[in-house]
Amino acid sequence: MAQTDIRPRHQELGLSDDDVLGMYRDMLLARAVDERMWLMQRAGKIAFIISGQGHEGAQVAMSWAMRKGQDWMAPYYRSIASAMTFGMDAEDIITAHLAKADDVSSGGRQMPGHYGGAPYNIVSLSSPVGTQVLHAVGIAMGAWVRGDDVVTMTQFGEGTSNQGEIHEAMNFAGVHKLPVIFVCENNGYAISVPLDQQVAGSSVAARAVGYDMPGVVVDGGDVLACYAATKEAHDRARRGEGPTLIEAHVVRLTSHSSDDDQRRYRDPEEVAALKERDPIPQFAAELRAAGVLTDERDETMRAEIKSLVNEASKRAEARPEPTPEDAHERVYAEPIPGGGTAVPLAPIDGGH
Ligand SMILES: Cc1ncc(C[n+]2csc(CCOP(=O)(O)OP(=O)(O)O)c2C)c(N)n1
Ligand SMILES: [Mg+2]
Repeated sequence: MAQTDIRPRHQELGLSDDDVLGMYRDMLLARAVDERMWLMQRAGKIAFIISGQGHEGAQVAMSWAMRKGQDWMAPYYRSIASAMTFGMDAEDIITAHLAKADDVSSGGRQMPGHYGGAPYNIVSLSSPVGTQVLHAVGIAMGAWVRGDDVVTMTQFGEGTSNQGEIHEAMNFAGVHKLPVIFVCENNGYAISVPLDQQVAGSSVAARAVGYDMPGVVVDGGDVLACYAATKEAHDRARRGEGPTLIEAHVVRLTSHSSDDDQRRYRDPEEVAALKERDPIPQFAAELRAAGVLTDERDETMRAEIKSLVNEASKRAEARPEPTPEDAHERVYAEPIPGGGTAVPLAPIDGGH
């Protein structure tokens, strides 16, 4: 039989076998941590969980195209897999959800799902949806002013794409050709509101033309397509050609959060069909077909991850709780006299 010179897709993209196995492992790990935290929430250990299940393929692939320790990320509450690909480990994530005193994200001050940490170049996120997109543009502007070789990525949902901040941020980035990658993870719902009720015309990427940047649509279940789109956006940003908007079509496999029940607004058939678009089995099948992943390797990886998550959650649970005295730390520049009574602001003369 004639020898074929068709190389697997990942090699065409410059990714090694180790790279794609590493991506697959990051996806499995993020899923395992996410699932563990649902259990901990249901057991009353974690107050609230907002899941990234179904988004892992897009998130790992896109973050893989960024340079760890050099580039920056302004995430949103579903960014667990991205945050982990950027360097946060299972224990960091679980510790944050348990609001422990030494949580790297915020010392237990933020809500669960609010990832961040200076050591990882991940900006602490704000709860009002969309504000992180302005932060990303600010970071990109700062890097450009300083002449630093830094690209910033930010992520948000399609419902959030309708917030005023998104227009301001994208317009500013388009005018100044800033090195930023806008990632819209379109999972078809904003809590219970379906896409056709939130996005006029149903395309977020189509809006890019108004901001003088490319608008790229990718299947969030196609890990390598997500990587390729982000790599291209990253190269473009580094060449000084400005921002890119990527819209990744993903699935939200869980309810919006642990306070929601999607059975109240999604048909059972729709929910059952989501599993076919789960990025994990899709990527596993592709890696098997490329001869990179074997059943044995898959099983070993999954077993390692299971024990890693068991250990990480045990260690996270054993960490110290914050004390009431800690509450003012990192909030005010100086300790408050008397240990906690806030000093009222002086009245403003001639106020209106
Ligand atoms: C400014 C603001 N309005 C409303 C909310 C409440 N809220 C939290 S998540 C969410 C839905 C966002 O949907 P989408 O952007 O599609 O992201 P998804 O949750 O689907 O990933 C809303 C309305 C908020 N946090 N901030
Ligand atoms: Mg959504």
